[in-house]
Amino acid sequence: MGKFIGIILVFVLVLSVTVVPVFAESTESNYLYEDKFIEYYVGDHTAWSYREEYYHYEGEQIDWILIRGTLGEGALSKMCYLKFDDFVFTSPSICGPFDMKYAVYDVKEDMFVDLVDGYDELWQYKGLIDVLRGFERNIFLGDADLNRELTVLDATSIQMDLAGLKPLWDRYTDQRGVSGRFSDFDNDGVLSILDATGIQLKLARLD
Ligand SMILES: [Ca+2]
Ligand SMILES: [Ca+2]
Repeated sequence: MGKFIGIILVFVLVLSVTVVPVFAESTESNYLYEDKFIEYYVGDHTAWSYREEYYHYEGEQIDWILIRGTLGEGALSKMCYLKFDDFVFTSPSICGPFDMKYAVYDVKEDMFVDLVDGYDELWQYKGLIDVLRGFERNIFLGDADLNRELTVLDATSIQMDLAGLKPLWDRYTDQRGVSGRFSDFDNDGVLSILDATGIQLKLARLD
């Protein structure tokens, strides 16, 4: 019996020794277009990262992918902004190749479109703005206290600022040089009582 168990143990040991390295040696990428990123951007860089975040399909075919790619090691990063109609896309930048880490890979054209440099072309990628809007780090216009939630406190903060009681620290300049205030709920370029009432109306509708 002991000999039998011994044989089984040896068999299990041999199996584990022979099976494990197969996984360890597998270096195949889980991503569809990582080789393109390497070809176009990585070059001599020793440190880089690449991730495919969202696949958009046109029929059966993928027509664009939102990707996140970085180059360089230990690069300083700072929070960067990119303004859209009702939200500000917020992401740390790092030393390239993209301004805010993210880009669209256009499958048909075989090219990466930087969100900042290619800003005017982003609307041709159906659904992309909605995907970007869904990022948790974003700041929605009207979020005067920058807590990533639209509440009645945002309306109150705006009223306090307008009354000169408590100034808001909500100004930003985005990566394209567009300046604004996060509290500008109606996106008309100025902070006014309409921003506060707009927030209150929206909250009332949601109730
Ligand atoms: Ca808020
Ligand atoms: Ca306004």
